[in-house]
Amino acid sequence: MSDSDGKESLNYPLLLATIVIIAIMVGAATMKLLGGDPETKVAKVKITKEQLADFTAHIDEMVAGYTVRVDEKGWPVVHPPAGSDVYILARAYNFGRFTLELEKGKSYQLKLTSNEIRHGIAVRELKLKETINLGEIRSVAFRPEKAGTFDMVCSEFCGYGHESMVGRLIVTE
Ligand SMILES: [Cu+2]
Repeated sequence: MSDSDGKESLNYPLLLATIVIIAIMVGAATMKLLGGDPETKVAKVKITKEQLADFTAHIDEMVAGYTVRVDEKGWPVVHPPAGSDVYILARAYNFGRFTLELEKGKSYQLKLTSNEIRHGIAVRELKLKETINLGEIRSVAFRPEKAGTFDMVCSEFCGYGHESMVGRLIVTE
C-alpha cells in the first residue's frame, strides 16, 4: 500500500530543481549565441601562401589608391572609403608601414592576417581586440565610435619586439 503510494506521488522539489537547472542552461546557451557586439562579428577562413600574396597585393593597392598625405614619420596616411575592406598584415613588429585613417561612425570590414607567428590587434579606446593567427584571414566588422589618434598595439606576446609593435589609427569626425 505505502509502496504504490510512493510511486504515484511526484517528487516536486526535485522536479522543480530540474526545471530551474534546464531553464538556466537554455538561458546561458541563448545568451552565448546572441551575445557580443553585433558590430564585431568575426569570420575566419584559412589562407594559403598564394592567398597571402594576394593579401599583400590588396594592401599595396589600398596604400597606392587611398594615400591622402604623408605624416611626420614619413609614413603614408591611408584613408580607405567608408564601407570598404581594410587590409592589415601583422608581422614582427609592425602592422605595415602606413597610418590608417578611418571615419567616425562608419563601418569597415577589417581583414587581418599574420605572415609568421600569432599576433593580435588592439585599440583600447575603440574596443577593438582581435587575435591574428597564422594561416587565417580574420574578417571583423569595425565601426570606430570615437574620433582621435590612437595607438594600435599587438595584444599577443610575440617576441622581443612585441612592446614596439605599435601602429597608429586616426579617426576623423
Ligand atoms: Cu605581435
